[in-house]
Amino acid sequence: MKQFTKEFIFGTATSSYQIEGAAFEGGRTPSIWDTFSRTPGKVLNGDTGDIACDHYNRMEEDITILKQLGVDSYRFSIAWPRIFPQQGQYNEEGMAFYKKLATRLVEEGIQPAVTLYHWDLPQWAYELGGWINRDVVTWFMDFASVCFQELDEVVSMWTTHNEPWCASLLSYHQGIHAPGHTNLDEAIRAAHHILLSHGAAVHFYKEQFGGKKPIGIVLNLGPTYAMSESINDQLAANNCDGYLNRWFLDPLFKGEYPTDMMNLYSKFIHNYDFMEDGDLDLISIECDFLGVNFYSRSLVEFSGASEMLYKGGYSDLPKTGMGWDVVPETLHDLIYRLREEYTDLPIYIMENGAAYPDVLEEDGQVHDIQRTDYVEKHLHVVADLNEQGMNIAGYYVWSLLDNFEWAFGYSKRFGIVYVDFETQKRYLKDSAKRYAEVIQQRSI
Ligand code: IFM
Repeated sequence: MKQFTKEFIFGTATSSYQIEGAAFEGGRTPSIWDTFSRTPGKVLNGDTGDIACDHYNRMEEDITILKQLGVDSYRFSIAWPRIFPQQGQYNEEGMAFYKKLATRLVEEGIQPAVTLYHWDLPQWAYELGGWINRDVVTWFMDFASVCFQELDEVVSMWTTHNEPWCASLLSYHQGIHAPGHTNLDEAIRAAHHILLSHGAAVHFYKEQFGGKKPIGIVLNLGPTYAMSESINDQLAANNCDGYLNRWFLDPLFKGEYPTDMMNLYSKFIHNYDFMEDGDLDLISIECDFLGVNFYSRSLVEFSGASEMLYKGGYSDLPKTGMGWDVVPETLHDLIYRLREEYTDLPIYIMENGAAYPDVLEEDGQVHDIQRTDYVEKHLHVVADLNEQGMNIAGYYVWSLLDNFEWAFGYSKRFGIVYVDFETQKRYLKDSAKRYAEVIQQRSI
């Protein structure tokens, strides 16, 4: 039996585009995901977030579920195009939705953990160059400052960005996420401007706004292992680590980009003059915590055919419905590495969970044994890490609800609560019931 302290935060997480729906309500204008999901071939089955879980209209019902689970905190993100439907045009109605949500959570004793950016860039900002245009930092600051102004009183913690790797490399280099570009030069510019906007927002919040609540950033991280001891496979693992992890960790915690990756990228990037003097000082500004989204690890081997000189290797370990290996013990390696090489700040696991093809039984039950096991195993590792003094301050299950899983549409169910997308009825899966029990007992 492992114990969690009474200060430890148990939560669940979601994001605006994935659950809200109401794409045309409350003065919202399209984001890049509205455009992308309408582009043939980009999202499975042509699914869109137009309705999603209709959370915008079912907020009360969803808060009731959170109450039932007994979570300490609920993590959600703010849709930028609800707040600024056009450049410079503030929309109070959009803000009212988040004010009500955060206020209601507080009334129910649930701490709102707010993410400013979880990938729904307004389409107007994209048309002005999006994350490739350095001016995006100013637009982001307009958005961030009004959120601080209007919500700080009720928000418990702020995160600037969720998974900048996805918003830059997956979106501008691999083309799998919106806006679907395939250009490394653009991706590295986008990543730089995302990190810069993070630094600018933290600086503003702390220096000019009083910085009363903890603020940080959330990275998707995973340890990287080579398929063999060969020099080539070791190089592959190093490159994968640079591409996924170090490209974000190094500037944030060391104030520099990794030189080996700059050299590797220079084949595709003409110059780095978009990185201006002072940028890295701002990017590496001290935060209050590090958010980590952990799902799996990377196992790679050398590939001369790939730009980054690596490709995924095969393992016969159990996999989630995303095809990701279930490897909870590797969270241990990741956290030890973060502690040794990067930071002493409190770490929050801001997302962890698994998609599986659930079955809704006639009696309304969903016996998601594999997800329950996945969450339990990861909670065990978190408890172990805390026994070893690793200061993991909280754990958020991804996700509260089945929702729009980006390029996979509604085909992948990550929720601990089942959503029937025809009726919008919610059903607590067994994993939700088990999670509620763990929270209640504060032990596993
Ligand atoms: O659904 C996503 C989420 O938006 C960001 N982190 C990973 C999740 C599962 O793929």
